[in-house]
Amino acid sequence: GSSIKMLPPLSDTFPDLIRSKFSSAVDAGSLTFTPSTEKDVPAGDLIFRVRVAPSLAQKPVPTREHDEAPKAKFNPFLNPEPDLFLCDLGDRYSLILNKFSIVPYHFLCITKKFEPQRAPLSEEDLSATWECLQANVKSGSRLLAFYNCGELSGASQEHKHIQFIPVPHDLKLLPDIALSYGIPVSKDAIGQFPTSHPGVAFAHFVLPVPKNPSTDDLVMRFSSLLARTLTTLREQGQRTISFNFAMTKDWMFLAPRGQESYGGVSVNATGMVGLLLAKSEEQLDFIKNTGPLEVTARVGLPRITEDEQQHDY
Ligand code: B4P
Repeated sequence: GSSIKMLPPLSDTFPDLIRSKFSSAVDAGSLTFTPSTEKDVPAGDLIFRVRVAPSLAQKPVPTREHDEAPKAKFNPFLNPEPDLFLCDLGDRYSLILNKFSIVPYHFLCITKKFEPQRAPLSEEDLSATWECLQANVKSGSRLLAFYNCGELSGASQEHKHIQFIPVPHDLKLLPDIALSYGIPVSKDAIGQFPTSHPGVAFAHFVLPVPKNPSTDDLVMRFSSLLARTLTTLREQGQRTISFNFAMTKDWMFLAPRGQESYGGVSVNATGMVGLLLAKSEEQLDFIKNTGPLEVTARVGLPRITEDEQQHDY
């Protein structure tokens, strides 16, 4: 049994709310929607959908710690703008629209009080993520949840936030294809070992999520993927704990990170599952010429062979 109380489900009117709030925030100038084009770049049996958003370069850059005059960095999630606020989720979270969207209805689940983005997802975070994933914000799409954890993960805000974007149903992401190769059976409570796509050079771990999971089901899966991620980081002598988390109703994915960017292309969790972002045509050309599997491999970590891994479990 689960020791933690399940969060109340999101209201049935959430999809209407997010659509109307999105339009009014754009109209009010509170939300910057950046137009983009898409380019599919095949890599083996995978397709990387690269979003090209040249005008993103104009986005205001948050003051970073290494800037010359160190002053308290503005935290946009402590008192979210009313135009971007959607609703509360339980006592601990709020849902808000992303202020700088390149896909409509991109929203974030933020903690009401400050919590560090360097921390892994807690039991309650996973439960909140699951509730958000149930929302049908765009017909023909499923939601992708992602969490960029640690300084090399692509995160730019230090206040805990889990992000959600609609992804077309017909687009198969890397974890979908990885699972199509089959899942090794285990004798533990999960019943399955994490799997990886055999053609991908960077370490990553995928587990399917059962239908109607309990919070324990989510926690066990996250813990299993995190254990392997931390082992990979440790064995490769990484000085920071940086990883990407991505999840749909079907699966959970974790990948350890060793670099924030390669060739000027910043990669976050969306990139690691097959949705790369190019901020210029040059970046798109770089991704095409280098190959998306090479770009992601350079920002991830090499995988450890199965035999080596088994020692730890
Ligand atoms: P982080 O975890 O810190 O980083 P990120 O998503 O990589 O966004 P970053 O800010 O580095 O943006 P980038 O130019 O790479 O997330 C911070 C989140 O908070 C972001 O979503 C940010 O926009 C949002 N935010 C900042 N200030 C805010 C405020 N005042 N109120 C509400 N939200 C605020 O990428 C630009 C955008 O494209 C990002 O939103 C990013 O998530 C998104 N994106 C990246 N790759 C994508 C892809 N393949 N498909 C669709 N969207 C993608």
